[in-house]
Amino acid sequence: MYDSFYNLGFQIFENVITEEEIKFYKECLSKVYDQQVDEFGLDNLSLIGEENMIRSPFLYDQSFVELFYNDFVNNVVKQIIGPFAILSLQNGIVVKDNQKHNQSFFHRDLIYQNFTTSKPIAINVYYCLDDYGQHNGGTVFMEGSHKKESFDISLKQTTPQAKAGSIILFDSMVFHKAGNNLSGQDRFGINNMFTLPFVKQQVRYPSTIASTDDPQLNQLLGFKSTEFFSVQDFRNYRLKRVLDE
Ligand SMILES: O=C(O)CCC(=O)C(=O)O
Repeated sequence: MYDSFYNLGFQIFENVITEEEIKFYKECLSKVYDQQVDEFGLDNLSLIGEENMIRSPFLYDQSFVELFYNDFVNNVVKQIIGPFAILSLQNGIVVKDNQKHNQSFFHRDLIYQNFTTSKPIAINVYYCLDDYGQHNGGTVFMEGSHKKESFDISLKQTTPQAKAGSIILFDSMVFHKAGNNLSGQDRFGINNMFTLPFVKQQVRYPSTIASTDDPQLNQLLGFKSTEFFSVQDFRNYRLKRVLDE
């Protein structure tokens, strides 16, 4: 089922969200971006290479939770990463027509890490809100690069065709970048990354938001995998587990 994901490092799943949802999420993304620009200032965002990047939109608009917590995604994450996976990040990416994006260089999403693992420790569930291809700077992947310790320029570079509403599932260790958009229109995507719980989150969600009344969602947000505050805290946790059995 995940052959291409395991072999090449990426795989397309079509028709995951509908045209209406695409329109809805594009509008929401633009609103959250405006809010983030107001918060931080466009000049400052530009100074740190954060223009046209919407960080953790679900913290601003709860409708984005649905994109990383639904039956399809929960299944993929459980099957590949396992039941203890956490959300590492959610980012909206707008690649403007004829402009470079700060993601337009080959990178791994476990950034600057040069090693391989026998099983994936991090995956990305990337929603295409437009048709993706070479014409509009669709994501470029280096095939099989998740199996190489470090960057290998000899690997084949591919821009998969993905219809709007598709998900690109990829191994976070595969080298990838946003391509060049020469289509005359802006291109929108939303990247959700999941990891085993020993990998740090981009934003420490348990310190940012209150826990919910859904234990599975809390676990995904990292509420069950933060460090202990003290030896006492560690031991109390284990004691409670034994007493509750
Ligand atoms: O939007 C893209 O094509 C690439 C995004 C990306 O590289 C990332 O989110 O890590």
